[in-house]
Amino acid sequence: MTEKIVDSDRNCLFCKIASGQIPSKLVYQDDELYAFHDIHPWAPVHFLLIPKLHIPSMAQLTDAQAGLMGRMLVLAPKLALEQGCNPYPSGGFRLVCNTGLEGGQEVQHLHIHVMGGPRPWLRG
Ligand code: DGP
Repeated sequence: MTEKIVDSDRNCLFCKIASGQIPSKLVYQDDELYAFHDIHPWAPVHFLLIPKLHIPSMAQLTDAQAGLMGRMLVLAPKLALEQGCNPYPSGGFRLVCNTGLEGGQEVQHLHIHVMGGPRPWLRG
């Protein structure tokens, strides 16, 4: 597992998805960010938002990535609404960012789960 922030890791599943080497159901992409549907959805709407930059997890973030993370947090609600989550306050969605082994992170490339849609699906 790569612990550093590098442009891309050739062994990383999500780097391969973001570069198109492995197919995915695209939600959004631009120069810095990529969003795609989760292969094992927990909710009627469930997609993953990732930076194209290979950042292993939230734990490796530095101040240099503050703008990038800000972009992700501003983009997530826009995409959630476009993907069919109902608007706040009667609707809504959940953002989850599993970090590290004990945080339940299985893929070592920073990703935000965006989940929503009609209940029941909410855990915890
Ligand atoms: P996490 O446990 O937070 O690391 O979540 C990883 C998520 O990635 C998990 O919900 C399933 C999803 N996932 C794993 N492999 C693939 C894949 O090849 N394609 C897609 N679309 N999603 C994947």
